Amino acid sequence: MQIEKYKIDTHNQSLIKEHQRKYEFLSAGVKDSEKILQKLIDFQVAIPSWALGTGGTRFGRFSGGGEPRSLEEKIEDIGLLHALNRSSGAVSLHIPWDRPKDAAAIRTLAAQHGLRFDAMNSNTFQDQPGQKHSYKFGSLQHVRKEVRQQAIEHNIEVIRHGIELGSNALTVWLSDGSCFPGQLNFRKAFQNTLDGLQQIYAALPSDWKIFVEYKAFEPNFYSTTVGDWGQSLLYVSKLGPKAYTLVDLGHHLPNANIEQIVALLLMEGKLGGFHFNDSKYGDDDLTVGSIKPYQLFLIFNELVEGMDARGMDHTKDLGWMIDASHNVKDPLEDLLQSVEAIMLTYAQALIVDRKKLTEAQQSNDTVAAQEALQDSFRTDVRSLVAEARLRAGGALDPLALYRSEKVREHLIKERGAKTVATGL
Ligand SMILES: [Mn+2]
Repeated sequence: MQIEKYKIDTHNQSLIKEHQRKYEFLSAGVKDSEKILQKLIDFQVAIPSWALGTGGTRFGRFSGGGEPRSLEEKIEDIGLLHALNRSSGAVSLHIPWDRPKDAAAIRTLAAQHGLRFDAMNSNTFQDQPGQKHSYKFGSLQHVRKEVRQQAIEHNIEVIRHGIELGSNALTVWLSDGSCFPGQLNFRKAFQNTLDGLQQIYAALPSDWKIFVEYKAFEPNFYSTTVGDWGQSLLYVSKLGPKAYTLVDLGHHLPNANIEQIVALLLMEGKLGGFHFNDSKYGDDDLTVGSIKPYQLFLIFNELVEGMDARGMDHTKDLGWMIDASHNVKDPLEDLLQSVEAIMLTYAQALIVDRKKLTEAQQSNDTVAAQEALQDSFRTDVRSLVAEARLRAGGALDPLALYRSEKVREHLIKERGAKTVATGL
């Protein structure tokens, strides 16, 4: 399904007066609003192909109907999101869930929707039908060489698919670890994993990056072989200049200071990418900004400050992706909410008065420092983000238009009520 441009225009026309009133009020108080608007227009967040269906838990999955049945339909869904918000112009694919049969055709289809291919994701956390060796006791860390070899070859296959699609990064998340004390020799598991990553690294094209994602626990509950940012940084430092750490917001122990982690990884030039989601307890994979919006703001504040300090391009130098999934909302509505939360928070970080903040820090004025941050966080920037969307050709209120166009009903009619997208 597609939403024609005239429908977006008609929708915008009905909201424009109210929007202009709010935007004029806000922009009068924002310094460099035109520059900020351009940054918001340029900023794109990749949509993972597995978030287009209803997410499941280990207890069950409640499909909402009309889920994409193929990679082509997944791309159509992302194209629809991008048409509405103009900020979802990239796709992150997962192999084997989305193995393209005809890469050239998939690439053309994506281009028709204005989408490019962001980081590719490999999967050695599940056994696939017909797979020779099991990953029950890990993949790259495995005590047996043939299992490690199979995992290495899978990652190289993912790189090959990525090359055909025009991607330029591979994200490796390993579920490797152990469930009980004594199960694993930590040092040997690390060495095996490093050796495997080195072989994958050697297969990267010259303009590619590899992101090593860490996660504190689950599915292993005693140790994880890439368990935190320190371990990831160890691997990527040993691998070389094309290797970076990837931060997934849900992959930390409770109350970890993620903004500090981000600041230091950026300082070392080793932050590569980001997976957005939100959580209350663990890796809950909830909608971005739904639980801890202030933490997200503090993280974005460090990202903007750190990228600017290193002269980095906000749009290209880090990989931005949503990695969320849950079992109660319409997945497309959820993704619209997540992208909106990211854009709002990015905008709030862009309007931080850096001069004021630095002066407060340099004079140990804790109160003024807090005020400088919270002044931005408490600014309602919704009309600023809406103005960027309007100028980029999107809808002033993407969610409202999605609902008034009855997109889900159309998708159910087209695809059926019982379709289930590939994924977890
Ligand atoms: Mn992730």
